[in-house]
Amino acid sequence: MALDYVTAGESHGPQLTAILRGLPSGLLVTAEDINEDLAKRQLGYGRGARMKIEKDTVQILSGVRKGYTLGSPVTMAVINRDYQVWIDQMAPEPGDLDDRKVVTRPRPGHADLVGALKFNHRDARNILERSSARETAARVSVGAVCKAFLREFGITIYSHVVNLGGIKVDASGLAHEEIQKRADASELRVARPEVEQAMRELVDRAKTEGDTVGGVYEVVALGVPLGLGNTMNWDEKIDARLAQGIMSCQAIKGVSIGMGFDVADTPGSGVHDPIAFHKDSAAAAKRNAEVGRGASGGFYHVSNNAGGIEGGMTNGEPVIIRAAMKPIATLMKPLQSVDLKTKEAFEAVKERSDVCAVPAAGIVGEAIVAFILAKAFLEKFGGDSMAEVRRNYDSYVQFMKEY
Ligand code: EPS
Repeated sequence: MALDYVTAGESHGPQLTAILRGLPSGLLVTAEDINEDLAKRQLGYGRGARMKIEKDTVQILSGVRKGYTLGSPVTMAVINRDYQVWIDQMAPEPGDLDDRKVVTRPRPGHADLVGALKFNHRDARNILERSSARETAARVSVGAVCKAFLREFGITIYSHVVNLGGIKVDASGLAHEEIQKRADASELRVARPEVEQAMRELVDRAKTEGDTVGGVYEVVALGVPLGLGNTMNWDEKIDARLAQGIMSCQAIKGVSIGMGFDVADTPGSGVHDPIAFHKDSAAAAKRNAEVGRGASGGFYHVSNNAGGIEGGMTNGEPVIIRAAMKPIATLMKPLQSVDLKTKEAFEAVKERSDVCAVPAAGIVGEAIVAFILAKAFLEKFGGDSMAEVRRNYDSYVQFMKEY
């Protein structure tokens, strides 16, 4: 069974649910691990009031017994505390909608208008409840389990913000560990504290003006072995799959790998990463650990403009992905819209929302990357138990050493 997941749940419904299937048995999964990422997803400067209401924690409802996966589907639930306030509107029992609360003024940039017509709803709430970024709490739960799986094989993932509303952060020259440490210590998840004040001011100004702020986050996966993904078929290429995963996240408008769009401005000699080989395997192991390189049989690249991916396959270097998030579509100073019922021009609806959620989006990006890499890892080394996956992986690492 290929690793796969589905999420369900409305933003103001009783809970968000994720079912992750295809995990081998024998993987240690704890609620604490998942809760740590759920808590990180709630942080960031510029979040809305909802984050004060919720304290997202997971309930593991199937697939795990006494801490370890059984090989059966893993069900995870995150309760929406806010449901208690919305129960009249959101309860599943038959009943009439409250006309005063029906959403008829679609927000430009949100799914409201298209969804209402496509699904034949007169109340755009039937769309926005699911298109809301609240759904990402379920994805972060899935990602946390995938991270636990990847950690068993020395793969770790972190994210940091590299651009907030045009204020850029240059983290070059910093070691991965340092970037991660600084991002975790920063409300804006940036590796250069000196930009924080300007970013806060930007978010404050946007808030005062009823506006919102987007940005760019970077996700880095360390310790990824050479050979995940497949160059032979378009839909198995790992860069394509990562891009799809990231692009499926709410408000993401662009994805790039490694040097990304800068490749267009640079000659080939400045883009492609020269190949080298470590003859001393002990020194290689030490160096690889330092730079976050995964198993690659002693071969390595002297730079990493490719972001760890060549020919749709991981090449052993850190996998580096960036995602551009648009400013959230809910504006407190709304744009022009048209009422679904009267067809008159009106201002779009004002829903409670965030001014900026780029740091949180980075945590969601980590989850997506974790899932896509775990899936590709299991395609290559898959087994029914962790012991079997471990045997398959170890024999591949040994094969590369002897190559
Ligand atoms: C979010 C929950 C939502 C929003 C936000 C993210 O809660 P509510 O709509 O009740 O305030 O704060 O969602 C959006 C930005 C959006 O466009 O839907 C969350 O849990 O991350």
